[in-house]
Parts: sequence; structure tokens; C-alpha cells
Amino acid sequence: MMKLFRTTNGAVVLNDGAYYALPNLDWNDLFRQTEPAGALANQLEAARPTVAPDANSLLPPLDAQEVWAAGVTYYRSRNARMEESKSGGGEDFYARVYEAERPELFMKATPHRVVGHGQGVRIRKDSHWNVPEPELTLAINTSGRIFGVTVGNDMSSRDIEGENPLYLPQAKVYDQCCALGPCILLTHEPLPTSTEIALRIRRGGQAVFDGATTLAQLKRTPDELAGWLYRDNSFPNGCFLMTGTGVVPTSNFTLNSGDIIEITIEPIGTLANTVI
Ligand code: DO4
Ligand code: MG
Repeated sequence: MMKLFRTTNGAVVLNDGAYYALPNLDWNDLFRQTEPAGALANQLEAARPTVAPDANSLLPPLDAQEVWAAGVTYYRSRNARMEESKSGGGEDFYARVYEAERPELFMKATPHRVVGHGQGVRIRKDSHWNVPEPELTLAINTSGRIFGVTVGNDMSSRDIEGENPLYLPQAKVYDQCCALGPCILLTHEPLPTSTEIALRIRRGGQAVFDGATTLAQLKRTPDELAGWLYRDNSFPNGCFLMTGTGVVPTSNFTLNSGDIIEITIEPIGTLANTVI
């Protein structure tokens, strides 16, 4: 399996334990390939060996790709949403979409709203209850084929979302609302259902939240979610699709500025971001 990093000096690929520089890789063109992994492997033949990218040089692994997200794909998310929206009268919608054939899919971020590993995520100025959502995120080519996975953080304002489900775009989409990284792991095979998605939040050097789920808890398959997204939608540069959260801190928890959010999905790696 190859890992593809986007850095301030261009692309870097980890293949069989060795790093290769591809400074001129056309990221959007890669998402237009029928077989992105094969196209990348061909380019490695002429690539210069290099060292592991410095964490400070990492960019989000996207160029012109939109980021979409699926919601209420885990029972934990269904329950947390029902609880937060009880007084606003929206709880029934979450129970229904969890069971429905059609999943909840929403536009999460355009490229300029996305940050990479080590960069700052934000909480909205007009919100007082905020959480990170740790999500396996699919890299999908123009023709709808999942060719890789990365780690995603779907930053969410629970007070805005809970007040009325129609406020969802405001709870989800704002500047620096989404983090992706540290790399794309290129694979056609779904990750095993035993794969763990772990979230740790540190404040002042202490862990203030630790939680985890596994892909066994994901109610829908990645192919099913990608199929719904591409049903009547074209993505000339491919896209990313976040698959929903199965980890939600208890209702008395909110993020503070300065918190460090670490999301780990092996074998992809850890995505760490500070709340600014
Ligand atoms: O419907 C609200 C958002 C759901 C979501 O983002 C999730 O379940 O991860
Ligand atoms: Mg989410």
C-alpha cells in the first residue's frame, strides 16, 4: 500500500518503506485517473528518493476536490443528535434517516475551508457547544471509484445543529471547519471492520477526552455511501467523502481554544490539529 502526502514542496510518496518526491504531480489529474494507484506507481519509476516529509510541511491532501460528508451512520451519532435536538423538535429526523435507505449526505467544505495535519481548526464565533467528529474519509475518483482513505475531522457546532436541523449547513460549514490528513492511503480494499477510529482531546497537557469506535459500527458500506453521492452528481476533480462519526463526547463537553485534537486510524496515521 502506498501513502501519498501533499507538502509545501509538492507530493511525496511512501512505497515499500521508501520515500519518493514527485514535485510536479498534478493532484487533480490523479483524481481523474481510472486507476490512481497504478498511475502513481508509474510515476515512481522516474522519481527521486527523498526523506519523510517534515510534519510542518504537510498540507491537506487535496487541491480542487470538494469534501462531502455522511451523517448518522453510527448508532452513537443517531442518539447524540436525537438528544441535542429534542427541544427543537428535530429528534425524529435522525431516527428516521438512520433507518432509511437513502443516507444523509451534505456538502462539508470547499478546498479553502480545509486544513491539514498540524494546522489550526476553528470553532464558530457564534456557537458555544462544539465538538470534533473523527471520521474515516474516502478519496473518490471522477468515475466514483474509491481509491484511497484518509483521516477526517468534521468540526461541528452542536448548539446550532440542535436548535433546528435546517441550520445544519451553518453548524458544519465555515472557515477552517474541516481537517484532512496526514496522507491518502491508496487502497481498493475496504479497511477491515476491526479498524479503530480513536479520538483524544488534550487540554493543558492532560487528556480531557478519549473515545474510540470501530468500522464494525458503521451502518453503511463505503461503496454504498459513494454510490449515493455519485447518483446524480458529477465531480470533475473527484472528491472526498467523510463517512460519519461514531464517537461523540458527552453533552457536557465542549471544545476550547488551545485544545489539541488527535484522531488516529491505523494504518493511515494520526491527524492532529489545535483549535485556534
Ligand atoms: O445530521 C447531522 C450531522 C451528522 C454527522 O455529521 C455525523 O453523524 O457524523
Ligand atoms: Mg460528521
